[in-house]
Amino acid sequence: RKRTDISTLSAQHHGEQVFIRARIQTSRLQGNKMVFLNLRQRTNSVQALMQITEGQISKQMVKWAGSLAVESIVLVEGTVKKSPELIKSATIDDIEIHISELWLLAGVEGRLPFSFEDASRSETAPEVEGQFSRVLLDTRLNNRVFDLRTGTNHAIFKLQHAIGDLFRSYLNSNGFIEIHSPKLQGAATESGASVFKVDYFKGNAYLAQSPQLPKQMAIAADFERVYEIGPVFRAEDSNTHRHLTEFVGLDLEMAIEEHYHEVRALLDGMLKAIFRGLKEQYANEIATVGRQFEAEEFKWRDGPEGTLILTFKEAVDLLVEDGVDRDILDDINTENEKRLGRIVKAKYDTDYFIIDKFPLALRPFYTMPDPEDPSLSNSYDFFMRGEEILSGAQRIHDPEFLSQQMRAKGVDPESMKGYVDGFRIGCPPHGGGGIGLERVLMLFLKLNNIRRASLFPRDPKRLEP
Ligand code: ATP
Ligand code: AMO
Repeated sequence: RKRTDISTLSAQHHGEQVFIRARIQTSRLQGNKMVFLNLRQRTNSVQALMQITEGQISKQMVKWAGSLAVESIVLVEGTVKKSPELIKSATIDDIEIHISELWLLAGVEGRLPFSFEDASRSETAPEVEGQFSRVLLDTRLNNRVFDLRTGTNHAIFKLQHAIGDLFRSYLNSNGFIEIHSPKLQGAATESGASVFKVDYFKGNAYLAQSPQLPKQMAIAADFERVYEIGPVFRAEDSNTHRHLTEFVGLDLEMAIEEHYHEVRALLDGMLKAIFRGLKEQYANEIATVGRQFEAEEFKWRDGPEGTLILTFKEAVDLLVEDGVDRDILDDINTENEKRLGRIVKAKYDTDYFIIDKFPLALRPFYTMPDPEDPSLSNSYDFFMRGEEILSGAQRIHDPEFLSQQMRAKGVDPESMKGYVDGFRIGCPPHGGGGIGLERVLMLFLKLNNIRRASLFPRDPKRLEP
């Protein structure tokens, strides 16, 4: 028999027989004669009732139905009825299901850690003593499977899917191919610090802290334009709202014709296509999340004036103008990044901007210096609501210069021989960038904690569930 999708039901189906598989969201027994069950399929729910009926439904059956735990999965056969005044709480408002048969498909053992209703409440609504309590993030994460059932979480992960999908389709239509680089590495990469070491037969291996080296090698292999969506591991003891020890990297690398601005412009076009795609195709999901996490709508400049691009120096000047001591602005720390985000929002009315031309000293060894001022570099970070979501640069493609820069940063070129040798057989000028998927999702929706944007987040204190 075909199962009914309750979201398709309306008063027009009055009198029709339906066969529904759903969870019991709430249950209310009335005098052992009648039981009201709110039935939920994913994010939709409908009111159903079962009452004593001669020769069909006994008192025992009603009692049993009323004793089923909420969140149990049941199979229900029944008839659709219009319900003009009966219940106001029904979500598919104008109908209810009169149950003729009910089977338990999967029960719930023990007590639920919190109620579905509490898990779905607005994060900004004032808490009323004795009425409900807000479910703490840690409690949610300890019980993540149940927590993930809420409509908000379904919407968040649909949007996560959408970001990956929009990233992929934008790049596919711009001549990129998707690659899959190894996550097991023979040597610590990039900075040497912050990698996880794992046993590897009689020796050790390291979990990749980014696809940086293989994506560059794909360019040395003449792939021209590549991207990857894959896990990135960081062994940093950063217990913050925006650091995970494993996150999803959206990475790309491309050959440059004349100028690194080609890469910066492509990254910018791609991000704006993602923002536009989310806004235009996923308005319902954004609104659903907005009911739990109220946020000012995410704003970016999509018109002819283009994205706001500040040089590092201009960014520092804005902060100094705002009262920050110039002496501490050799680097812009997280706090000042956020402050800059607020300054930019007030002055330019955008939540999205780029900082270009970072001091070379702040960037990894593979970063190309600015030919006009070697204390600066052809590198950029992209920001959403004052927090970094993307980092990238033009890369050095000359093996001797690369080795020299490595030594200057304390990295032994011998330890990354395969990478350096990749440039000895000729590599075109190239550049790219890496984005943290969970950060984009968190900041677009203003979820305030990156763990909410990860299905089963991993941080220094959490490896389960
Ligand atoms: P991001 O800059 O967003 O962290 P990244 O990979 O460039 O990305 P780092 O440059 O290593 O990371 O860290 C930058 C910021 O993260 C620091 O300025 C600091 O504010 C914050 N941070 C890192 N580790 C910790 C920590 N253990 N506790 C608090 N904040 C931290
Ligand atoms: P970077 O280390 O800045 O650059 O990382 C790129 C982007 O990844 C995200 N990110 C994180 N997300 C969650 N948890 C973390 N601990 C974390 N660390 C970083 C951020 C950041 O902007 N190889 C370069 C990229 C390149 O040059 O192509 C790199 O990995 O959104």
